[in-house]
Amino acid sequence: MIGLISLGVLRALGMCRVNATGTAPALLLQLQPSSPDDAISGAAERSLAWPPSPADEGYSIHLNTLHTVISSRSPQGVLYGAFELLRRLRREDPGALAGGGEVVRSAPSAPLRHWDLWDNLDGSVERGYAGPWQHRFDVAAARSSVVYPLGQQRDEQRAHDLARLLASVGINGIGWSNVNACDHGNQHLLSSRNIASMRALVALFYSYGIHSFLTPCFDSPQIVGGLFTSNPQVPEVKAWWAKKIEEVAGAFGDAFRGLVFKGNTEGQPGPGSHGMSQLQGANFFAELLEEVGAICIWRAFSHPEGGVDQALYQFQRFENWDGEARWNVALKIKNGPYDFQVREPVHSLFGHLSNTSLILEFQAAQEYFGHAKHLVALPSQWSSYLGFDLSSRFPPYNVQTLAQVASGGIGRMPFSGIAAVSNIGTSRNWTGHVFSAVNTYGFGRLAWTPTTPAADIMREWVEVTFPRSSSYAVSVLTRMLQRSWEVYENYTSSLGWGFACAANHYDLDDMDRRRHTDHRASATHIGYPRNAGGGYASTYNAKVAARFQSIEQCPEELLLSFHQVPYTHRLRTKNNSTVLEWIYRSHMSGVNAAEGFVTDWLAIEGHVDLGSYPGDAFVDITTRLEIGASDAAAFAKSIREYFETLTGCGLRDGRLQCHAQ
Ligand code: BDP
Repeated sequence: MIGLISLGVLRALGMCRVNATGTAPALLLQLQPSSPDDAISGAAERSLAWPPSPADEGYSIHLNTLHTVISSRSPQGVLYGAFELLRRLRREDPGALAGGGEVVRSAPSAPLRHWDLWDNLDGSVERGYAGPWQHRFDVAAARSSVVYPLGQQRDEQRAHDLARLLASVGINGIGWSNVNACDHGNQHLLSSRNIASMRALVALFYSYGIHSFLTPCFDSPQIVGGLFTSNPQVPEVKAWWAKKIEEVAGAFGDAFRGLVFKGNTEGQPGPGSHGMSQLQGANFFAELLEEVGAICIWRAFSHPEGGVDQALYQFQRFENWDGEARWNVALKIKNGPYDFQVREPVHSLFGHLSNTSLILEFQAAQEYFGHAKHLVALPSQWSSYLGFDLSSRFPPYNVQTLAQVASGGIGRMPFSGIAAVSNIGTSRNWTGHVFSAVNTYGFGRLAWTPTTPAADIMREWVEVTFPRSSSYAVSVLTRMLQRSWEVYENYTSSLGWGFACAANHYDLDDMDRRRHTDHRASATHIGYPRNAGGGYASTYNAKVAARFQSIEQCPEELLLSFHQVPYTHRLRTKNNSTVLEWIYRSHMSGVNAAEGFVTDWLAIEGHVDLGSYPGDAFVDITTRLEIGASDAAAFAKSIREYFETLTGCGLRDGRLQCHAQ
């Protein structure tokens, strides 16, 4: 079974023959040196290239009468090619076995393709929805990590499968624990005991081409080292970090590639706790990490003190990093400035910083997307962001898409990339909702080739996951996935107002609290005015800023992210509905569509092959779709009642009717 060949095996073989079954010709795996020097020294076979080299990680598959040949300049490239072949065989793609010549040649765009566990050392998972069920699928957070607690009996096969699963879609980096690094036991991550316990795991993932990153607590010098302070300006603290980094690099070897920090937000300590800026903090660690060839990843996500626009705050916090951050710093920025909402503008920092490595952060975990109860296939959302033109400030470049920035951008920054917050847990099917696996798979495929149409990726996932289903079932399923993002948007928060959910990030029951900060709704108006000079819209490059600032040109899906408008404002792309009519209508249509998912799914029973999922998966999926539909109705009802009370107007028989306030 080719899929079980790890890099270690490939490295040992260098070139190997594996008998394939049936009429397929023998499989030849071939490592090509990337340069004559490599050929002489054998360097290409020793450790993985760092910074990652997209060109070397690519592969080609050739067919001739005797062999199927997978070639790459790197061992992980051969592995990626082997997985591509498996995908083609699984889809029964005739091109996979027939004919001759080159079948495929492919290389990733982004240097780093990261999978970020938000797992806690106590065994729980931050925003994890794929663990054992309790009441109506609420995950017993305490038991959903595949990796933690360390030192306890771990399911080794499961860890192995996770590494293979990630490598199969081209992931080449992993963050091992939650960004809230000083809570849930994570503050002890850097103890010598924990480092030693992780060693085998790190080596296993490295054998699948996956580099390791740790997210330590900023206060580790005190918590782990017993020092009296964690102030980086104190020489003992600096010496402690230097020694600890050496210890980690000694234990993990080349697999250790960096540290990740979330500083001074949501209760986490950081450089600001000691009078240092975020930039000074990042450079402090980068200098120490340079000693072992590793990098410092700094997260941009942060909240301001009350009353300040979070979008503008984040931009201003990091806008000066170009030329100031050390070469081995990468700034990790969420796709938008709010927090993984159903629709956000692409973060303006991506268009602004051209000389800093930038890592784009998506979230596969469905924190704001109905957890693992609702059907929401995110490749459509991600692909719309990746294709977004941030425009360039640097002639002769005019266009610069987010995908290009994540692939290194104009400055060809070596540590740029794309990351996703994991949606994986201990549930038998990995992701809780079987359909949520399209987000794991789709992320990897998009991170590899960000220009692939989302619809193609989702169809491919359906075909590899439900292999012998009828073409009718494949079409129905693909269409359900394709529509699901917009459907979810319709029954939660349309027109870009965002945050239509309660503190549990699920129910929609505290719109009133949200109103003052996020959607700024009154009896007559709604929307967050970010369009004025000096507002967040002006932080984009000129062409984009002009678009967002203009009420006529602003994409209507994002209208309320930038403009405050009267409810009577007419929407040109929504059948000329007024804003208030659209809010009511979109919520109704979202509910109808969610109910339609149940009907569509039941209609293909008998036509769909559940592949490697157990037989009860059909019922499980049905139950989740039903919960999705009934909760969609509850969400829509609460939104309707909220706006009816606020505006005094409701939709009756398709027409807006208002009573005097
Ligand atoms: C917020 C999540 C929180 C994360 C935070 C982050 O609710 O759990 O810690 O993002 O990304 O959305 O740091």
